[in-house]
Amino acid sequence: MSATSRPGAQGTLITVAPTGAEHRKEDVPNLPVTLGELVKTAQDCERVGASMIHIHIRDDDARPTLDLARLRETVAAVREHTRLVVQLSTGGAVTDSEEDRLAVLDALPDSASCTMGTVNFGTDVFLNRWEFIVELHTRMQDRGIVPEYEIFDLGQLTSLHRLLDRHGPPAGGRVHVDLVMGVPGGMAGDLETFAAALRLIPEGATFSATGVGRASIPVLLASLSAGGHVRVGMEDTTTYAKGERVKDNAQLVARASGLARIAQRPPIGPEESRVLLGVAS
Ligand code: KMH
Ligand code: ZN
Repeated sequence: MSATSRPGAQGTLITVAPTGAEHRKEDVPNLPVTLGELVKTAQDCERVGASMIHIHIRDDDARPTLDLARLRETVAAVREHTRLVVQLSTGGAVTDSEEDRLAVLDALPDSASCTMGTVNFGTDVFLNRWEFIVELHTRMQDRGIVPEYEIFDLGQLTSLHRLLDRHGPPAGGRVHVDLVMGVPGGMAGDLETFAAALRLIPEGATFSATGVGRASIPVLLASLSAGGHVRVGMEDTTTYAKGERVKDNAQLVARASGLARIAQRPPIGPEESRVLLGVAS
């Protein structure tokens, strides 16, 4: 199947990843970290074309947390105030335990990330053992949570084939991949690597891509032209242009929406995204 004939290639699913676990509020004062800031961000981003939100939450001191009560409250609040597909991160921060990362699924989001392998992450290690990946995948099958398989390096796509062969299709029956490119320690955010990744994405799967930092624009354009979807947000980039800080997440979503329209692949809404991902309405 050619990339442009992949399901959903007509319109673009834009995911916003507004917060992440890495940036410190002291360094990035406009990072949304409270529930109020997150809900407002979600509404602003939905208005300009986002249809899914990838969520990491923070505690009262703006530090990353996987506190289950907070996660549940967050899922409920974003559902109440937007139509966005709600995706929780099971990646958390590099310091989070496997147990806490698995427990994220108890908050019953529409979707959750599932990283397909271990990767160096700057000076840290983002650990994703095979048994842990299988546990995430099967718990999501049991609970009807649709995974987004996050790919930080090419070999992780090989692992995805193995996972699907051995443990069956995900909840919802559709396979959706997100290429996270340009992490120091992961795959590069360039066209050659993007092309290599495309060849390894499972037949019939949909994919999105995000470039970290300066890989942001090249990866966004590559994905649009390859029939893919896009993820943008302050989790991945806090610089809008050389010497210019990102104003807010909606600024990044608005730019992605504009480029998607130019590419004749306008943003799709949350309902269409649910169908594309296999998320129940
Ligand atoms: N914060 C990174 C260690 C995910 O959300 O699933 C992992 C991450 C991936 O952001
Ligand atoms: Zn994340």
